Amino acid sequence: MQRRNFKMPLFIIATLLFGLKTYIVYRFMFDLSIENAMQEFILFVNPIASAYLVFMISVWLNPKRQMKYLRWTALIGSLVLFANLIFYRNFTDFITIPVLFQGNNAADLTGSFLTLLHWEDIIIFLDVVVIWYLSKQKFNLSVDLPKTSKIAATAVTFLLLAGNVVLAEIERPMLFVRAFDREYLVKNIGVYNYHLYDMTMQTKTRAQRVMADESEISEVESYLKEHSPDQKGEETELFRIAEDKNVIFVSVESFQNFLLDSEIKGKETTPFLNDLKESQDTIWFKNFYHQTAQGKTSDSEFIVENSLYPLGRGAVYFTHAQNEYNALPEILNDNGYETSVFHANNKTFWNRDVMYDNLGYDQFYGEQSFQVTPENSFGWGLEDKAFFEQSIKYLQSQEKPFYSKFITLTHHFPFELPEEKANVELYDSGSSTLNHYFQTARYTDEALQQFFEQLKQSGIYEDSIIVLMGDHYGISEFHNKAMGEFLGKEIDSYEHVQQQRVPFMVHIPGYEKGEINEKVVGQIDVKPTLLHLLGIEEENDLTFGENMFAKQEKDFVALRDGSFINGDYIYTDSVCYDRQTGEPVQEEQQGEACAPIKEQVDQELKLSDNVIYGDLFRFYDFGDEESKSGS
Ligand code: GP9
Ligand code: MN
Repeated sequence: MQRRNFKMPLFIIATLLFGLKTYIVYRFMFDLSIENAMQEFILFVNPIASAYLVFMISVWLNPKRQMKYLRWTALIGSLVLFANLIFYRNFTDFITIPVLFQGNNAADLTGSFLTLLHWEDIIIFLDVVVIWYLSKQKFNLSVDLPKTSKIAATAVTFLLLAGNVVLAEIERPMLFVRAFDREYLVKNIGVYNYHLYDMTMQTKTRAQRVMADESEISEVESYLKEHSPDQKGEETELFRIAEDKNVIFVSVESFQNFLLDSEIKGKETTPFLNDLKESQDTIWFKNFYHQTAQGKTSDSEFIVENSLYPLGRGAVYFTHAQNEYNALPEILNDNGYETSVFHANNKTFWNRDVMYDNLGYDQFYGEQSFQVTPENSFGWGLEDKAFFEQSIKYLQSQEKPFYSKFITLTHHFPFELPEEKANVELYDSGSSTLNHYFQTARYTDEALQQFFEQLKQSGIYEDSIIVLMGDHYGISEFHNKAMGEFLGKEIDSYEHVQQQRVPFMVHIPGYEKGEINEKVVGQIDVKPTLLHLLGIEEENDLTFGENMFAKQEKDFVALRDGSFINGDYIYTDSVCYDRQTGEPVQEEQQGEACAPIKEQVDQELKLSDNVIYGDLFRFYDFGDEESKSGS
């Protein structure tokens, strides 16, 4: 008897239908990569939890309004999903608010809208039809719950949400802070919650931008004038050495200096790089520091392209991809270079597709430009050897001179390599990460060697300079004990800073005056250095870094956490160390030695942050073409 009278409330029916539909769309209509059972589970649970969250709100409304709310919510939700699907088919990406309002994207979409439609898209609206129909008065599927039940229903929402967030956090630690890929976000929290997150981020960024005013850029300008050694236009022996040559810039994943000249069971880890750094055609900066923070590879790219510091929290590539910049690719474009990036990963990772456009890159060869097969991929994807090999044909098609950035992938945490591809043995310590680190490094070393050979064979080598740079550390502090064993010394704070040195080599075929340069430099100095080598003078540029070849030195390299390194000292964790000995400076000299520079470091980081938060470059005139030689 009771059973016959039972009617499932519409908000529950809607939750099930809409949730299931969303799951089907995620799973079969988007092309999301599902790597393990946990991801699959989250992908299934999340749409149902999200649907419940939205539809449950109806229980607080009166019966008539409940029905209206459910109908319209189902329709609007489906439209949002549909819009994302169409956008995804065109851009392999999800909608972000700023991108939505970018004219060219919208135009791109309207032009190709019909070709982006598939017949099965009808699935997206099937549940809406059912919900709409069932919401009619005659079915009477509204509920009138007592207050306690309403509260209980709402509480379930928070439980579901919290459960989802916890699962997502387990699956991708720091997902929200780092926000490294929209696809990961959507996979873990769903497209609706992702839009909420995107809106919050957008509002925050907007507010900071609105508050900023023009006078702030003058402050940055006068600081830089006052503190940078006057070296603009200084003509060193290397000025213009690479004029009109192609620039091949290789960002080498997770490569730290300690790999160079290291051996595992009597075998060199990096035989190719060991030779390269000593070559007559190479200038190797052995005291070059990475300066990245949470944005990892994308931070290193950002620093190199702009000679600005990354942010302390989040990745600028995500948070401020719409800002005005005076980036390296843009300057090179103005000087007749074709500019491109090669990286065999999702284009959306680190928001690269959006940011590269803004920075002025002409081409981005992402995962889809490469043939990725089970034989040539593992870990993070396409292996470096295949990556370089498949890139040559694209490189040959670039108009000369070109600037091409390559970002390697194989030597990435957790540094896994199929056994048959390993040419050094595993290290033996308590850290499995460190144990594996050498094998993938050796692999990438071989890939680089092969790349150099292919560049020679294809005739590109002679007309190019090749710059190699480690993007950031690969072995974090968690492995200090194992690292200490490997290096035969304790990793204290001083040594930890020293381990942030990464390879930086400028290889100029035919140069013959190669050297090992011991100057203390960092990623922030790359942009002015490259421009110097190419003979491009940017009179009005605002850079926090300096040309590494200049005779007059800037006083320090600042790390994002406020530590710094200069010729004499290393300051970190509130202690001032003697750079040569690694001993803390005598108590009474501490203040004198590090304090004035520390003050400048803090000021500089803050000014760079202001530029980013306030989008201050929009107020500044970089002088355009006239100031650039060669145009
Ligand atoms: C991803 C690759 C690695 O595309 O650049 O990023 P990371 O985790 O090193 O920042
Ligand atoms: Mn990286």
